[in-house]
Amino acid sequence: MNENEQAPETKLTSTKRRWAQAGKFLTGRIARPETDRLPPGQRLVKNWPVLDLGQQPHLILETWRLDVTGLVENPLSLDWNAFQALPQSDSSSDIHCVTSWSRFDNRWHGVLTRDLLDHVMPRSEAAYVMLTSYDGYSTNLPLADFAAEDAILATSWEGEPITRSHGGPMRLVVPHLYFWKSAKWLRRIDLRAADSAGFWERNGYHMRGDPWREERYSGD
Ligand SMILES: Nc1nc2c(c(=O)[nH]1)N[C@H]1C(S)=C(S)[C@@H](COP(=O)(O)O)O[C@H]1N2
Ligand SMILES: [Mo]
Repeated sequence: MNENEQAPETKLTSTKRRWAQAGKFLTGRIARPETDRLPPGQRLVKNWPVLDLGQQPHLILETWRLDVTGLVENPLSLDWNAFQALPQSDSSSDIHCVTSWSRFDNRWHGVLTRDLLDHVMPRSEAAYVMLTSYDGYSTNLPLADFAAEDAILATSWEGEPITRSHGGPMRLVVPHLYFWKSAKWLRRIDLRAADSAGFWERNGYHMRGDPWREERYSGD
């Protein structure tokens, strides 16, 4: 086909085009000056604390799965090999926990949420994501935040596989929101039209959780 000819528009190409256009609005964060790197009310730590509900699942790669469901053109149920076959990327980012510690410069490796979304192709009605984990944890966030350019389904940290206590073999990292949105031991990503509260959000935490706006609790 020469460049003046147009391929006929199929359902697939129109969906891909619409998603690519929607991507223009998913611009991630506004670039911040270095002086604004530590959000208000946070203090820096050098170690990496472990926080969870106290049930750290023992997952084995042979039976591990990740499902992507809801308002998507191509629902997926990936086993470990299929997940590893997705494009792999590196991303460096800071952690901000609502309990007021932050940790700078964490080097992650895994699958960018954008690359996963390119595969499943969200429908136009999809606006929120509900994450569910192997320990029964859940958390919700806007699709635009989930699709931020530095959000990653991480399998390694500082060149080593993510330990079980930090959510291995795979955890989400959404650096521009408080860390409770970054589900460890992630099992399911469900795209929805409406927002509903996950575990901590039902227990008083903020529906969005932007550290620079100190969106810690639902009244903030
Ligand atoms: N599956 C799961 N993910 C979770 C949690 C949890 O209890 N279960 N806790 C959240 C909270 S409150 C925080 S602060 C971070 C802590 O991650 P870390 O233990 O790797 O520091 O994980 C988040 N993701
Ligand atoms: Mo947390």
